[in-house]
Amino acid sequence: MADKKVWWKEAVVYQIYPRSFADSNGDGIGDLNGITEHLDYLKELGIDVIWLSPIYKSPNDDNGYDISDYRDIMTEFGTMDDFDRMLNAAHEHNIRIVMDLVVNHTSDEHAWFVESRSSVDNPYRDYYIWKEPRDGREPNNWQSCFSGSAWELDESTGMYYLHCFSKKQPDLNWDNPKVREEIFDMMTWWCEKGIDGFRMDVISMISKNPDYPDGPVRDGIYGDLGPYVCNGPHVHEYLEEMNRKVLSAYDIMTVGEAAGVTIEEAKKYANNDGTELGMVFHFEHTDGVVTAENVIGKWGYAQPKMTIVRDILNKWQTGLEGKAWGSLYWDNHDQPRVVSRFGNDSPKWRELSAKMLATTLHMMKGTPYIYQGEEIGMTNMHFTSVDDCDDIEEINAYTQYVTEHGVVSAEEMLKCFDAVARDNARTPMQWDDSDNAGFTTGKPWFAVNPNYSKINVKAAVSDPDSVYNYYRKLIRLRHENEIIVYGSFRPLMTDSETVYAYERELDGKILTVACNWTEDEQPCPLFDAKKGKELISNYTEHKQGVLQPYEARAILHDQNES
Ligand code: TEU
Ligand code: CA
Repeated sequence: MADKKVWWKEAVVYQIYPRSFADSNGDGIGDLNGITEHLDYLKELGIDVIWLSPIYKSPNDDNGYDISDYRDIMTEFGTMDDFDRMLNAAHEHNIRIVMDLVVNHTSDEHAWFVESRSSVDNPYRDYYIWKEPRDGREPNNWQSCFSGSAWELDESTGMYYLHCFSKKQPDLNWDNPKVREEIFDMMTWWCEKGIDGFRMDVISMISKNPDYPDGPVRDGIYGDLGPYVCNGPHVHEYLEEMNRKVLSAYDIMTVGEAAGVTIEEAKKYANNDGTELGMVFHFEHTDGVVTAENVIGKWGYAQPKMTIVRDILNKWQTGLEGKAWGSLYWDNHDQPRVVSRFGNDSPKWRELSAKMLATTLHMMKGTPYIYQGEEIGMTNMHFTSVDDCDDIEEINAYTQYVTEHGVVSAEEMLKCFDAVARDNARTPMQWDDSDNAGFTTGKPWFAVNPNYSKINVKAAVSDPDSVYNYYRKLIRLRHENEIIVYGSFRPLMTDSETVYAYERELDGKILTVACNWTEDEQPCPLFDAKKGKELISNYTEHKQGVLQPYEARAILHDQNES
């Protein structure tokens, strides 16, 4: 079945983590005016949509993913006027703005929770998930995604509330129709303002298994909540309701962040009939790949094999074909930098491998997402102590595994942080080689990666061979070639341990893509007898029968012309 054509399938999205993007007033914290000031840069890069990580009022226990007021702006980021100016300016640049929607939970400082915890008969009590103690303890053994129990005792009423993330992020009770109405009203309010879509935070977790059973114990301390909170019994019903009551009235883009999603589930969330969401993010090639040789939980540092990443992505490409639309990403604010994780960030190979990884992803089917700094090949950070870290996930994991239970050594944990910590993505954007990488004239809220003197926007923009100019070309190619957006996908060379290859097909055209994921020359017969036009490559000279270290090529062949 041919895909229905819509703008968000043809778009390239750029994710901004406002805190670390650009500081306009010298307080060391990125802000909305900083974004407005850099719209020309994004226009030049060629992206169509900005996904803005949360900018709402928040006490910042989890950097904005803990919202205390959905209709106000975080003080450090600016005012609602600043927001309106940014939105207008973006629209003048033909750039759409997609908001992060964090509605699985609120901040414990949200007015609803303040009311809810005040007494058992408060009208807001059922806005959240409250349970009686079991044998004088937590209602079950679930571990929060940020370590520790997922339950917090509230002394005043002697009951526990559920928090899948930090204890300052109580889970909303979506089974309460009043909660759904409040959220739908708030979403409508933003749509009426003229925003262009929502990225929905852990939206797969809004419907919990009503039995709240203990989870399987993996690391000897707590049980896994995943099976009982992801893709729960009413999640599709609630999203259909949201679609009916809000989304369907607007021409907006939606993407659900779907922890624990399978292909079968994704076909429902992002079904082609459009009854729920436009597309989802899955985690199989990111959080999923470290589990093989990990140290504990998500924490590990072995570089995942190309074959594992490839088999997962190919499975998703072919699995969704004709059924649901997919998303494409390497990086976001929860992931390490892709050039460090799957590529090679040594000075010799950084640019070649970053371009190779970009080619691998951007020639696939789905809507691509670029995370700030990825387009200049920003790399992971190096952490020498847990005191260097900001992220609550890291700090809590360190406390649980190193300090309290002693099951991982400090050295080992820091090695894991260097490899996969979320803080790797959260160092300030590297704009130029001046102090603090041009991010701020003040003291940056978080350390700048010392490699900014070499890796920065200013240098990248002026170098025609830079990673940045390569991304520009990939984006342009997608806009100019329908086959990259809508062509069907077929894996190639699936026996290769080193070359990731596939082809796309549309209306008699074939696009052949091959990427060498290693620093050695590797056999690749695909291009030897091939006619057609090279769309892009990170090498200017090619060799017969092989791909050179980290070489990537994409050749378009029009069978109607030969
Ligand atoms: O992330 C959801 C999520 O599942 C993350 O915990 C992710 O798996 C983890 O970061 C990687 O181990 C979303 C947001 O993207 C994240 O920033 C928030 O902290 C989280 O939800 C809670 O809102
Ligand atoms: Ca600021």
